[in-house]
Amino acid sequence: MSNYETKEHDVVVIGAGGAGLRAAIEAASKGLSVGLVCKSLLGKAHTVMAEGGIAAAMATVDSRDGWQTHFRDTMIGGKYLNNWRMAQIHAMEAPECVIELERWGAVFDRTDDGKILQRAFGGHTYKRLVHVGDRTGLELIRTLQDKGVHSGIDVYMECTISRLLKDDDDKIAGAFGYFREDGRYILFRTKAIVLATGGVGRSFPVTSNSWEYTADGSSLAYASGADLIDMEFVQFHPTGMVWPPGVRGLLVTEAVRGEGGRLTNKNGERFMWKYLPEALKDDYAADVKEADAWVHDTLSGKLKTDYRRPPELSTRDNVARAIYTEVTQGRGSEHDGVYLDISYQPSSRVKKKLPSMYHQFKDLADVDITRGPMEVGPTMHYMMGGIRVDADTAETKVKGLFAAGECAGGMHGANRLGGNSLSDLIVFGRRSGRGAAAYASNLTSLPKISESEIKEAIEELEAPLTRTEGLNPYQLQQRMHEITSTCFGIFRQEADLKKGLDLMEDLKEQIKTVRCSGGKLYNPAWHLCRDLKNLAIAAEAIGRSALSRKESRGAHSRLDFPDTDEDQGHENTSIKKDGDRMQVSKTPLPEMPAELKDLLKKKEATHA
Ligand code: FUM
Repeated sequence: MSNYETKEHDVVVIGAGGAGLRAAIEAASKGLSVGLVCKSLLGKAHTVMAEGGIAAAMATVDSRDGWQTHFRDTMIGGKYLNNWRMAQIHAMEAPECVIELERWGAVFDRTDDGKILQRAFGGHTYKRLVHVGDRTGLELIRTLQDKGVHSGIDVYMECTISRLLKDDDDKIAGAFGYFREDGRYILFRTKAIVLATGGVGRSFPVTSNSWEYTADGSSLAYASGADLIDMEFVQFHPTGMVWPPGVRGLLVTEAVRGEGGRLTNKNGERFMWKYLPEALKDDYAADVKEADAWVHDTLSGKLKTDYRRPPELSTRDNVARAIYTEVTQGRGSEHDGVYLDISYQPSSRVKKKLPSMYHQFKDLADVDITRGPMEVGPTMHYMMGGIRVDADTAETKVKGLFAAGECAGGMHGANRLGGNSLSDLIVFGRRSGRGAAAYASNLTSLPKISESEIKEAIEELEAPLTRTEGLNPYQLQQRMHEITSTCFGIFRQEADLKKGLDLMEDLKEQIKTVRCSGGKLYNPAWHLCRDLKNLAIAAEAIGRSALSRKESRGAHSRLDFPDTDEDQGHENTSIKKDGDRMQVSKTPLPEMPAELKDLLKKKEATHA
């Protein structure tokens, strides 16, 4: 008798955040049998960390908005490296996906006349973020979870997938994994897999990501032969908590700035004005008087505004660099952050608009944000790079393998705008579910899986428990964190990147012999042994991609190449597995149709 159980589904979705849930709902709606695998409990996902809103050009607050402006903002934010077709689909379909959520029970904040309320966020021309206070991701997950459990989906909770399996024709045939509580094994036989595993946050020491985000999707796809793209683009959200140490990195939503929060250094200087990119200066208020007028307009509930945005609403890459620079040049706050203040606003408004932030700071840091400033600093929040997918169907290069949400690349280019993650995952979650369902419906039977591959998967998982020599996984994780934070961080340069990659080579060898004590029952060290392999793939891909991009663009800042190079703006960095080696190459961006180019030109003209 085999020592694993077997489940069969037409489509298996790995990851149960917003993208995974939305994909599973879509595939189930086509009458297929769908299995949804979550590493954690259903409903616990990084999706909830997108607190401030869903970006969708609904034009409920500002009638000037439309998909074209959203597309343009997204491309400008992504420094034109985005897959144009993904950005177009995203901008066009986000509003209908929001309405769909509302039909399924999502409750959004409203304007006085009952329309969906939208708020300002960095890099968005108009007030565009559909929200529920600062708990938007939670509402999105709650709604999809509710819809999902009524869609006949089979949910496998606290289950980690360690390997994807293919048949002799090299197409997806299944996935192998284990239940975290007791290590019992499970084989999924399936026709199609959607990866929706989120990001790679845990490869960095300071991150808004919780323990689940260990690069599973990108690493599983890479190991199966799919390409990764743009892995140099790591988003450091400008505002994470910095104090006390136990909560360092926890997200402080951009909604604080969207509602008028001001950033200052220890000298009380509103430093963001110094850091606005020359070409985009016209988008922002020129001085305190104009910025205050914008805030006054927001506070008074007068929802349309012709005022330009305050400088704090610059894009995340820029604000993160600015804060980092202030701190490293000695103008930071007590605990190596800067100050973010919204306490000048009426306390009742702060508590209404930002209830989670109020409680988060009160409970975790003993700070009352209605009475004084928060201390904040950059935290690794999001991976723009990821698995290369077809824009329309979300299929990867591997037959039967689909990907959506943060683990997929292309949509956000060199930098993601806040709020575009929630819209990304509902738009492309839906598309990937549709794509996987169409593919699975064309197969008449489940592809075959070889027993020897399963045996190999089990041996690999159990090896750390049986070794008598080797390093502890926590030591190895700490080494990786030292490498990523010192060599692959916000600012990069050749010497550091090369050093980091050399150290990664040693680390990869050490990971091959990682060992832990105890058994499979409730053993987090054992889980980490497996996670390290995936994290190392992500860290190496980040380092190699960053070394290959010899320019600064979006979230990728090279001290030795501080300028943006027009020529490198026409190519994605691609990573693929070549035996034991990671191969890096450059692939040209798909050609953008003339009508979309025209949309971008209009914006450029305003900045000429
Ligand atoms: O700041 C935030 O609320 C995060 C939003 C996002 O990552 O999209």
